[in-house]
Amino acid sequence: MITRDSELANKRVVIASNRLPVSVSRKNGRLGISPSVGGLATGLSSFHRGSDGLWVGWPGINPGDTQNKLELEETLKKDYNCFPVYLTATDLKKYYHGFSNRTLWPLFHYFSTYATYDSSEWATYKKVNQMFCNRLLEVIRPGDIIWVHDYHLLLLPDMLRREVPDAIIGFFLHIPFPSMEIFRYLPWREDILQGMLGADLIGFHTYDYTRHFLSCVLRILGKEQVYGQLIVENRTVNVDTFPMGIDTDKFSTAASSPAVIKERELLDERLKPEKIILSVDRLDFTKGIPERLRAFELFLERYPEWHRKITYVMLCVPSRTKVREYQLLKSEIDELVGKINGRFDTPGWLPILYMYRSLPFEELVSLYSAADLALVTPLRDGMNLVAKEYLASQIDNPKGALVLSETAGAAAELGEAIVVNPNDINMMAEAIARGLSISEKDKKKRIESMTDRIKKYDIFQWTEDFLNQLCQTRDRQEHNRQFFLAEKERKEMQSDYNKAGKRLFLLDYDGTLMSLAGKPELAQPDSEIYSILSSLAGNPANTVVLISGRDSGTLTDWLGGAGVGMVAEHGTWIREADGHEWQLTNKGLSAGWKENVYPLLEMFSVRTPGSFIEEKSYALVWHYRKAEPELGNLRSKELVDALYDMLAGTDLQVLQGSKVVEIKPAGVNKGRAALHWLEKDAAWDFILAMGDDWTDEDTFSVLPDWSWTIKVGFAPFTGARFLLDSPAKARKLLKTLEEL
Ligand code: ADQ
Repeated sequence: MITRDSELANKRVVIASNRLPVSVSRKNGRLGISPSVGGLATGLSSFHRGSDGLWVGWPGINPGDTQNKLELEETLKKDYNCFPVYLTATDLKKYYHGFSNRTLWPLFHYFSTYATYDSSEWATYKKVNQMFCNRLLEVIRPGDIIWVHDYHLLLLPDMLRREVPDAIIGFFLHIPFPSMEIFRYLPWREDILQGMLGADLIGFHTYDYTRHFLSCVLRILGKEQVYGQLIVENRTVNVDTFPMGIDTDKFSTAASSPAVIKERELLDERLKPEKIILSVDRLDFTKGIPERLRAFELFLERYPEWHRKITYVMLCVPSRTKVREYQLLKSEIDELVGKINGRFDTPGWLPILYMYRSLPFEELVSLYSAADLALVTPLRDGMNLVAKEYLASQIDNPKGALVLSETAGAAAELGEAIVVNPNDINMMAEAIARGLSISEKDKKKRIESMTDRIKKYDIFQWTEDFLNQLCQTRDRQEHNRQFFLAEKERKEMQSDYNKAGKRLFLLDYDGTLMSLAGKPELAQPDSEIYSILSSLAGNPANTVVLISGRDSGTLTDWLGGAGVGMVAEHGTWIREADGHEWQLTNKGLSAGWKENVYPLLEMFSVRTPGSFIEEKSYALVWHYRKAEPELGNLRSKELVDALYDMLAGTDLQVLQGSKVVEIKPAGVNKGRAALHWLEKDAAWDFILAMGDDWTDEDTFSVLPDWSWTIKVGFAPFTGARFLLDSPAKARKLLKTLEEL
């Protein structure tokens, strides 16, 4: 049993991300190492430093000659626990600048018009993911936790899974996961989803991204989730939300350190007596920098009383400087800053202080703690750690207000900020004015409640939470694995079978012996099913009963000659193996109710393209397997709701099966029908029941404990003793029993 709190607490965590937390650069022929900038690196570095784990990623350079390379690798390993993956210029061009940043980044941030789709870049993306996989295989030990990060490595979890089926793999996406409407543009959408599903646990910053991912998995791969769990080749994959935190102590401690206090004094002196408005971003089109500048210009236009009393410090860290869109954006920003400063400046006052560089940590914190107002207004942002870093740096007498974009993941947690639509220039200009004039008391209250929250769920809590859940997912997998019918149990079953003198088979048909088809009439038995059933039934020691929800006519047509007993309409009708007559299990049934219920089902069929009604003698069924999955699921819930209201006080029941809603008389079910055979003969010494649906649970529930009960397909909750993952395996099992 795996639980991180115990044994796993001692396991190594091996992080894989595009960039290492340190960047290597060459200066005057010598290699220098400095911390990497960016949300992922700054966030996770704190965790990595405090653990004995490893980190695999690109160091930002190709060291060239062997001597340099060896030295670099030694230093990275010894001082930073880092293991480099080297990328060639072509790899960088196609995998990093290309597929990662020209396809996935814009698309996942809803800038679909910026996204390009180039198959050679996709090929390199796959190749580089494989290189990461190979590098990991060199450094991991059995039992390590492998934690893959971000959109550069979406294929890596599955690649690793194929090499090390038993590996413990987590995946976290730092950027938004877009809605299906956007994600579907991607020509390689199946591969990307499959790649991610190689992980045991997949994490996102917000509930919306989690929901979008699950919806894409359903609509593109047809996989249904239950409470965020998916089944992928006999494994449970867990999908959940983990809003990333920061190292709050690091920022609050730094904010009160002598170095930062000195920096702040210098800053105050330089900008006094003005109020400071601050923004800190990587220079990226998702960060909404031009929109923010326009809003600031409008604010200056509308509120001349603030002229000379404020300075907007705009800090941009250079990013992806080789990509053309970023170069164009840089020019646009330069021009806008020039224009606004030119329009409003007066001797001794410059409205915007624009810094295009990365700042050392102390200087950054001094800016955060000196600012009266922070503008965090990205057009889209997975989370945005700057907002949290700013809050964590507000110590002593918190004085800062925060304007935050509703499309940043952080907005889900920081509701006390002044929340804006980053495309609404007017709204943002007003928010700046409001942020500057908000009362001290109000500001303090807001800041404190947000700070409390980010302290509680800081980066350490975040990593612990993710890793704990990863371990729990593995626990659950192990638990489920016990239920899959293994060779050992199969042999036991065979021996029971061989010894038994009177055997009873209770078998569901659709989804159990036959894969589910889009339309019920397409699931006709093939010759294999027919021969399995008739051979089993041909053995005089065996009684084989098909227990189905289908109508008696279809069952007679399809399998009437196989020598098997049959149950139709989930237990309404039964037919003995040696008879031809169908009998009602309950003579008092009536069908008069159908004409009242039919119109409701008809209304739902019209509103749900692809769905249809099936009429049985004592039941009505609404099928939605062919409907668009999410709409079908939604409508089925609405229908069930409406039916509960309509049928309250009647003796009818509503039954939800696999993509069907069935209305039938209460008290009729497969379990009752199974009892007919069970009670017929007390001498059964072998019973095998198989089913895939909720309706089969009634069968399982009436059988003696020692019976072989098997659920076909995954179910988080079942009364069956064992699981088999497909109708093909169910058939194979029956064939082996009778040595067919
Ligand atoms: P980023 O897009 O990099 O991260 P963000 O979360 O804001 O965005 O992190 C930026 C980091 O860079 C911060 O830690 C900040 O301190 C630092 N930084 C920015 N400008 C700087 C400067 N001039 N000098 C020094 N440091 C600077 C991605 C996603 C985000 C997500 C993070 C983490 O795009 O949405 O929040 O990963 O998951």
